[in-house]
Amino acid sequence: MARPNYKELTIRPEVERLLEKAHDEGVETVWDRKKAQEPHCGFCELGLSCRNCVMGPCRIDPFGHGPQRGVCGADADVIVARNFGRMIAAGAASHSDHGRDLAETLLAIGEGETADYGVRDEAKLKRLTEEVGIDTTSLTPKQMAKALAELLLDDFGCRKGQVTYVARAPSKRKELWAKLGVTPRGVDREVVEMMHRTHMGVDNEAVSLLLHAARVSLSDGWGGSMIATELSDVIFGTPTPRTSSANLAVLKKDQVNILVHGHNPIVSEMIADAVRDPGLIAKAKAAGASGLNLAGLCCTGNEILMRQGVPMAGNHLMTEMAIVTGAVELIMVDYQCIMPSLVQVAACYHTKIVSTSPKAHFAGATHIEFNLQNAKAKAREVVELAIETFKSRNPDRVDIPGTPVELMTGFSNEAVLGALGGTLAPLLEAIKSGSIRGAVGVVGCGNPRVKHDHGHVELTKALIKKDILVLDTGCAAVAHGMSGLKVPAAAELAGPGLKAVCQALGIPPVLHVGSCVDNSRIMHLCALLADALSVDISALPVAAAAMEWYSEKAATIGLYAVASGIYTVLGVVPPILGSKTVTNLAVSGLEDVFGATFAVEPDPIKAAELIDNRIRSKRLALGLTP
Ligand code: SF4
Ligand code: MSK
Repeated sequence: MARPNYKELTIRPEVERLLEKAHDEGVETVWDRKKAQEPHCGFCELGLSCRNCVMGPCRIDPFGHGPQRGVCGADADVIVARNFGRMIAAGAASHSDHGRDLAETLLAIGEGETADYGVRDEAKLKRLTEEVGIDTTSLTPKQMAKALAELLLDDFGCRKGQVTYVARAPSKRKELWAKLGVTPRGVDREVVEMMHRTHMGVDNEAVSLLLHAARVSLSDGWGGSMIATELSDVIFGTPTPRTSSANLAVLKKDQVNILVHGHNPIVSEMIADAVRDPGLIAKAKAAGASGLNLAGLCCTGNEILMRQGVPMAGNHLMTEMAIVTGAVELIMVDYQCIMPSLVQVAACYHTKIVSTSPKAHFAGATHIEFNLQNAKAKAREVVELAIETFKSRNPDRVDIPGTPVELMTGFSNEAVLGALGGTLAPLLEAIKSGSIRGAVGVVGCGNPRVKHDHGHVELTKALIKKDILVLDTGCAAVAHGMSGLKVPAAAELAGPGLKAVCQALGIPPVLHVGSCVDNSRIMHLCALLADALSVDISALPVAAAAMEWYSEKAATIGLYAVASGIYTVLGVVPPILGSKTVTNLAVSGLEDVFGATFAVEPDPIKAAELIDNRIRSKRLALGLTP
């Protein structure tokens, strides 16, 4: 069979080459399966199908020729809003359950119930404990860990009235949330309430459903995700700037290659320790390899890249490609964004897929369950399995295309402040003078509906050229890294103002702030900037963009950004077009509610223009040059 034109699928020659290899070796990929699904169901794409009860399933005819109500009487507005609400709830639940795992880890540290985890950043632990009003004078680090973990675990319930870090939002934003009745009370409460409201016969009004969706998303952005970020820093260390590399070529032909994939550093940090063990390195050598090589994929890769400088092999759409190189002994996964297909692709090679979370099993994978008491021992077991697997690698099937691309990472808010001399003043000055006209979070996934990495990279190049600083997370950050945008030399691609700032500070124009939960760092930074200027977040010259998003989590991030006052451009249309009410609210009505809206624009150059116009208007409103 003739090979498809892979150039249309990805901007990366290495991925093209591996797609050819997969084709020749009869391996099915995400792009093949996407094609097999076409045409996608039009009702579902518009959000017009409902499976919420078994009087249905029902669907609404978008052309008005067929049914306009489901069996229960729900119309297009209700069905679309309910579906969107459940999407937001699933995204918030995913990030926040991840955050809960970190809080439980910190509690176990505080209660002396784990010897495998500890506190790497005691100063941040103290700062966070004091921030929530606990007197630390007579507390040991363990006591602080217990007190902070217990307080933050209460954010998941509903006993406190609002999640802790809502306190970080500027006062105008908090007043607005209170007035609208969307101040998030507790993560679990908001998610459960959304599931309740969207049951047949509960909330049957689109605006009411969408307002609650905003509340759910805020419980993630200022709750679950923020907890995940802050506690990961406490337990594993707050990221500081460092260099590393990205691309599939970080895999090594002569070494045992282990990849970590998923989101939670609780697992990936353990393996990062284990691969440094001299005994295990000796075992790898005895098996015929020259050493142990660890690299990351997706967000758990971002976590250990930010903190440990572990190289990044690729993003979401490259996870199958990593296996197709024939050089990966083992992929250890935790949860989220792990395509179940990895097991089938791995079965075509010698690669082992090892699942580790009691919450995430994969049929056909090897399950080695990690917990807070056995993590170090299990990490060693995983490395030993990888070494054993190396013996069955077929060198004739190994092809690692491309070369590693250098990048700079580790730009936590603490690191940014540190680089600025401990105060936001230089950044504010740069914004006021127009050297940096604004800042944009370019975030989110890869989606086979979009040419791989094209949206992220072209948008970001266009933005930095306009003197707009880019902060990135998730798979977008990996894309930028692989395209060479995350090194100080990339300042050459920026406009003159941004270029001068980057050169003075020795930083890239595209700053890596972490994984998907670390979008909360951007929220916090926006709150600090707004406070410094005595304005609301919606007055800042900032925006967000997710050009290639696919996941429910990304939808939730987009909504909490908008509900926090940040204009957000989506490159992929969410499934809401079946309702005029919901669509109009999303792309214009929310401006009057939250001071920000969504825009949908698949073309990255046009998206950059939309963002540029927004930043221009916000600058003018602040009395600054456009
Ligand atoms: Fe149909 Fe209403 Fe049931 Fe949805 S909730 S499946 S629209 S009857
Ligand atoms: S991993 S949520 S594909 S960014 Fe966070 Fe990447 Fe999107 Fe998953």
